[in-house]
Amino acid sequence: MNHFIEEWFEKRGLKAFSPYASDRFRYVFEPGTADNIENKKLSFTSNWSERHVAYISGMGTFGLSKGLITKRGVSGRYGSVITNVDFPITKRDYEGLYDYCTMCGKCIEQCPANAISFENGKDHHKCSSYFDTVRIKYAPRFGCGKCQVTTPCERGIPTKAKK
Ligand code: B12
Ligand code: SF4
Ligand code: SF4
Repeated sequence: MNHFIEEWFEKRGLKAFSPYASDRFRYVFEPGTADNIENKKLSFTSNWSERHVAYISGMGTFGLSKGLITKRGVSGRYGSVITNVDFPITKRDYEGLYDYCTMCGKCIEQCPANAISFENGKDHHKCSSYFDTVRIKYAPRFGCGKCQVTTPCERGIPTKAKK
């Protein structure tokens, strides 16, 4: 999808580049497991966060589960393309990092790995370790996302009443 959008702009004589879909993208899960990252202490991070870009661009805010909640909800994926097009400036509808999250705790209840808590947010190690068990069962596919479905934030910005 990112490459499709890059090409769409390029065909119109505009510049476009998607860092996540490029060979310059780097990510690491457990510390020391990525050959192409020099700092072996880094864990569960990358050099291009789609969620940060979406937050900065006004699409939505983070939730307790650390998913980004937009007007279409938390159960979505993001991609970003940098371009030299002059878009009109739009105002962000929020000020705080967690403005769209009601802190209802439904994602805590639904997480099979006990990776989410009010005290510590989301534990990437616990989440990823659970993925490893799923990976064995459903190889080569893996994933979970129970923190993003049947929650009040699944398909929209939750309201207190939906708790
Ligand atoms: C590594 C990774 C993982 C790791 C976890 C590491 C992590 N940091 O999240 C593992 C393998 C466990 C994982 C799991 C999942 N992931 Co993942 N993952 C990524 C990946 C490739 C990189 C994340 C990254 O850059 N982290 C670096 C940190 C710095 O950025 P961040 O995590 O985006 O932001 C956090 C911190 O900055 C923190 N924070 C702390 N202090 C502060 C202060 C400020 C000012 C700010 C702004 C933020 C902040 O809050 C943020 C939320 O954790 C991204 C794709 C991408 N390139 O962005 C997808 C991505 C985050 N994953 C995604 C998804 C869908 C999932 C899963 C649901 C997959 C599944 N179906 O099972 C699960 C559950 C994730 C969950 N509960 O958040 C989506 C998220 C969509 C959404 N609605 O938010 C992404 C964006 C992929 C995509 N293209 O859409 N993932
Ligand atoms: S389920 Fe509730 S606490 Fe968890 S991210 Fe969604 S709104 Fe926030
Ligand atoms: S993806 Fe699954 S294991 Fe990871 S935080 Fe969400 S519910 Fe928990």
